[in-house]
Amino acid sequence: MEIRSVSNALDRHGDSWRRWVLENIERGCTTQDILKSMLAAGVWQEEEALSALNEGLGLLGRALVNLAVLPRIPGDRLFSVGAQVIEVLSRFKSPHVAVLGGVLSINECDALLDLALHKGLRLSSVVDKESGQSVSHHERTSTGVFFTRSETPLIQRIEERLAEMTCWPSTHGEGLQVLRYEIGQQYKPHHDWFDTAHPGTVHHLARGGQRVATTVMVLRAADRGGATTFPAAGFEVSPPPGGAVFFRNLTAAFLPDPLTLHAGAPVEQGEKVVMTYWQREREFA
Ligand SMILES: O=C(O)CCC(=O)C(=O)O
Repeated sequence: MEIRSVSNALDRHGDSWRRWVLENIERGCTTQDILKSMLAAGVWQEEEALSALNEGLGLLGRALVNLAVLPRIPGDRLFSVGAQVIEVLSRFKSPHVAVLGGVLSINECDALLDLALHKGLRLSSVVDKESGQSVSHHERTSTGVFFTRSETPLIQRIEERLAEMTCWPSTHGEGLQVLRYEIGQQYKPHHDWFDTAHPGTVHHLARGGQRVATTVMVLRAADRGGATTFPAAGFEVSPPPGGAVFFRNLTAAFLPDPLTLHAGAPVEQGEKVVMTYWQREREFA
């Protein structure tokens, strides 16, 4: 069926793309798969691909979608999630990073830290490349604790806020993890994505797929040191308490992004407490 009407985004990259989008909607491909292919082609910007897809869906009388192709932070400098006003303090394009203020209130930071201390902090672990098991390692000297999803009403509220903030369902999030670094403690450079070359990642990928994004929220900032550094990209960030650094672990072509190599630099004075939120490609059950 040939459908013609005045449209903007759908015609942005020529007739063949227009036909391709409409044909794939008609064939019943998922909107997520269509968007992925458009972005992987390297021609489309994310916002225009989403608009083009919605124009196509509208022309074919299908329901419009408001999805992100990967987790993302809305475009405005200030945006609200419920009563929480979040400020985008800075953004980097590659790797895809946003530094945020006001993700958590100071009362929430205190309550989360109390919950974590009450549950008990243990030496942090890393994923062993061969076995996929969690093991302690000299590269990660912090202590920490995992919450289960929706463990308390506060945790559930924060997970829902993070889901809305990143346009990604809360069902795709791992349990929140609180990490505490005392003087000299650190997390050496690492990636959060699972490396498919390592046998130990198979069972991680089977449960929810790749880790597509990370948000590290600051509950307590160190007096000196303790930045979250991105050594391959050459910058570091130190969001204020209640703030966060969000980054996508995959490139726009859906490949693990080597520039997301990141670290928790050693704390030199005071202590740092963060809470990490990892988001998966699919539902994490
Ligand atoms: O502590 C930090 O700044 C970074 C934490 C981190 O790298 C992680 O949780 O994956």
